[in-house]
Amino acid sequence: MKLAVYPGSFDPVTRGHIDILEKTSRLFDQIIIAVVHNVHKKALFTLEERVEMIKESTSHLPNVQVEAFTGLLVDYIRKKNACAIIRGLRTVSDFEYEATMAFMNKNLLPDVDTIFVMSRPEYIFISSSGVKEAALLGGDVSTMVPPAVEKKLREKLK
Ligand code: COD
Repeated sequence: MKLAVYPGSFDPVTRGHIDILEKTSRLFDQIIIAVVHNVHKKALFTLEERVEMIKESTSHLPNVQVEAFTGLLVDYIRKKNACAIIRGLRTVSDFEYEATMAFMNKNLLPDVDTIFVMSRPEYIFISSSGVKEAALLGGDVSTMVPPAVEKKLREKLK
């Protein structure tokens, strides 16, 4: 069985992330979307809240599972016996960060490769941090995030 892991902070999950999942769920037998605490980013939502929003937003994808984990990504990949790491790419600036991370993970776990999937052009500008800032200042983010996330953002930022 071909199992891939799509790791990220997903604080919160956006339509850009869901698009990557929809594409890759057709390529792999199973995908685990792994919600991780990124030590470089201050989170708005708890890991549990993020997992819940992703579950609601991916209920149309039967081969996608959602889990939270802490620790080193390659240890989690090894434990799950996954064959690939999925990451999304928007612009060239994403590539620099993503390539460094992919080489680091490859060095730590040589058997596993990172698969990059391009964002749809209409989602290239969407980022979790942009969504949070726009929502915080009263902007309409309904075209950028799934309905479950829009609702939760409204509650959180009230
Ligand atoms: N369209 C398409 N793809 C998108 C979009 C969009 N609009 N927005 C974001 N993406 C992609 C990103 O490029 C990324 O591939 C993925 O979606 C998730 O993005 P984020 O921002 O939620 O996730 P990150 O970058 O914060 O995740 C970093 C990790 C948490 C995976 C990393 O820090 C990690 O692996 N941490 C665990 C500890 C570890 O092993 N560290 C060593 C790693 S080298």
